[in-house]
Amino acid sequence: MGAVGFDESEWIWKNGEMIPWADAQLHLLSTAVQFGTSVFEGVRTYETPNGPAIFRLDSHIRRLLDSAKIYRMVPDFTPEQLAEACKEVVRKNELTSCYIRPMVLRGYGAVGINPFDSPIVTFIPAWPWGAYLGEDALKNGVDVCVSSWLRAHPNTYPQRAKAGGHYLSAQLMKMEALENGYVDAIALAPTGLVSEGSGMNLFLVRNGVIISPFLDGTSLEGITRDSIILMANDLGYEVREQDIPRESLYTADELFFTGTAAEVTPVRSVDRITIGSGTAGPVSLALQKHFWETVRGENDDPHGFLTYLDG
Ligand code: PPE
Repeated sequence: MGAVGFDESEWIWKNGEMIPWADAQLHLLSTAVQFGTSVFEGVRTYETPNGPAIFRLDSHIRRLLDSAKIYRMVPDFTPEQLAEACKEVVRKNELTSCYIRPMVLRGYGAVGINPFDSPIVTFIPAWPWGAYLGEDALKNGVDVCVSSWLRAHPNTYPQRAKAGGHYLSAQLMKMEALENGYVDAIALAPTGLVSEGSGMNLFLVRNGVIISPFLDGTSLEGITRDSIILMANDLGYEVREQDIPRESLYTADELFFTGTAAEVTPVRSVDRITIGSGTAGPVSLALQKHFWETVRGENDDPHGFLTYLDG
């Protein structure tokens, strides 16, 4: 296809069949295009000594189906079929480490706001995707701001659903951050307390304790966040969930983002205020290391996070 800023693959899974990448098209008047009615996942596959493995595949499929249920969409596929389809799309494209983006959306049928007459279409593309904010970000941390845009109030856009339309707000945050010379943004909830990043969850470290904001209905219930909490417990850290006022960001010893795309990305400044020593902190790096070892199948995977492609 045309010049795009990422590596296209050859095949996309659509409603049970493999179709060429270029054929994965929607009509302009599809409900998803007009109104953002799509639910999606981001899932990573990593290379391991036993071949490629998908990280927390079942948790992602569960969240995809939960998102669909919230938006009253019923896909034609079982969780097992969707999980198998994710494996199949990686195999068919002969990918090893890659990003999988399952999407369930409302296609072409209804033209107005009532979406019920638009068919449910399921697509699963996968492509190679390296470090989300760059390799340097993973090593040395990123400079971010607190966004002037707030996350949505609970019971507006339901944040337990990972839906396309919700990301209008994330795009406002990201564009504002980039225009102002930052790499990304941290958003506050309507209460004024810290919520999460534009497309990732957030942790802070203070006096050796790892702290994340409560899941207060303004942030996504991140699967990487959950994984990092489990890994931190395994490593013997104390982990707490609590209310985090903005100023606690500035006074933290360390901050880091988590997400499928962002993995574990340290934050070295917020609003040009240096966090800790101004580079990736030791706790962030210890967790990042444990995360890499786990996803790459280099430790014994006590939580069963990996689904091997050949097996
Ligand atoms: N919050 C938001 C708003 C979010 O979009 C993500 C994932 C997370 C938290 C972390 O969730 P999890 O991946 O389950 O740990 N964002 C996806 C899309 C990013 C993108 O720019 O595209 C992702 O990381 O795949």
